[in-house]
Amino acid sequence: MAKRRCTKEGCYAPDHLCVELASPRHEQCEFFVRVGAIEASVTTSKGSAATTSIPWTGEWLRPEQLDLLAHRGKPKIIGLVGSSGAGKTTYLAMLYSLLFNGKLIENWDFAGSYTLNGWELQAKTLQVQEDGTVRNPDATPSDKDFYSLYHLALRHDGFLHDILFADSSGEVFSKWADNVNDPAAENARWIYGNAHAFLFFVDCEAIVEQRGRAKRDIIQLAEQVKSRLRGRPVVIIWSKADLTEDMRENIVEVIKQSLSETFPGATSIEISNYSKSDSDQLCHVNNISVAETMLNLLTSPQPLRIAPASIQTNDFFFLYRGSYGSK
Ligand SMILES: Nc1nc2c(ncn2[C@@H]2O[C@H](COP(=O)(O)OP(=O)(O)OP(=O)(O)O)[C@@H](O)[C@H]2O)c(=O)[nH]1
Ligand SMILES: [Mg+2]
Repeated sequence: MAKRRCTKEGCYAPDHLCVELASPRHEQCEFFVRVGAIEASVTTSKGSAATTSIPWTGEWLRPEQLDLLAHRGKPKIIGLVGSSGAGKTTYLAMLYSLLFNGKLIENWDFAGSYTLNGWELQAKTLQVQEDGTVRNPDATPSDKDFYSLYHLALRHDGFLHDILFADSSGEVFSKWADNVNDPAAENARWIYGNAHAFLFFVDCEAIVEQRGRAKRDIIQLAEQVKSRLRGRPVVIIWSKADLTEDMRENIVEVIKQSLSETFPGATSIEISNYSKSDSDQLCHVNNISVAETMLNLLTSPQPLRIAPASIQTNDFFFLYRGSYGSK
């Protein structure tokens, strides 16, 4: 049988995204060619000895590759949650572009990354092409076992922190919001179960275009995120905020009210990737602000919520609670 693979060095399509196009559509890439029966027979004759030993590609990490970071402590995972097209991947591309162009996250210094290729690939999609257009990232693949964890090592207060941004397809998260046990939402379940905090995306464009439907989807997804949140921090991102003026006020009010009840005290930040000037608040300031707010939340001590156990005894020694017990 004819086998297909990519001839470009460093590209592992179809197992990973196509490096050339920064896209899952490797079929459209000139380097992805049909390799005939000759290669197939060579592979067969070599037998099982030809398995690769490369531990990672530098694009993005999968859960089973997190051992790479285990020697220096437990990494913190930030889950990006939002509907399809909400701007999750573009946020990551913009964050990296801003950091690469010298913007700083206050008190957090860049100290390396295991996924530089992945960051670069996404940032490349935001660069203006020769014809003046911007390509934007492709939709993140919706296969249930597609994972893309983007790594940043950051130095803060003298310590090295490994941070992973867990990106995934909004389509999968919508399936998960409908039914958390949906067999096609395996990666959404993994992110929800393992993330230490969440960036919750509210897509302004969807609110403009879909109105009531977008409102229902956002509220349903938020309810699902809340269901087993266990005190993990959430930052609400109003993405594509260049379109806020086109949103219906009454719908926005209902969404805001609902989110403030679902995630009490959560910070909301408006962002846009379409800058109007050189130091655009929504683009250049707020995209960094999202990362800064989240990182500070991740490292600030969480309040302990210990409920005193009820003790079934008449022994005064065990029943004594001091001033604490009388409150
Ligand atoms: N108006 C506006 N559109 C934006 C902005 N950022 C991204 N977009 C558009 O939104 C589209 C989708 O963005 P993505 O980042 O791919 O969305 P996503 O949430 O990763 O989508 P999935 O991978 O399908 O879950 C992009 O292709 C852009 O066309 C923005 O700031 N303003
Ligand atoms: Mg995406």
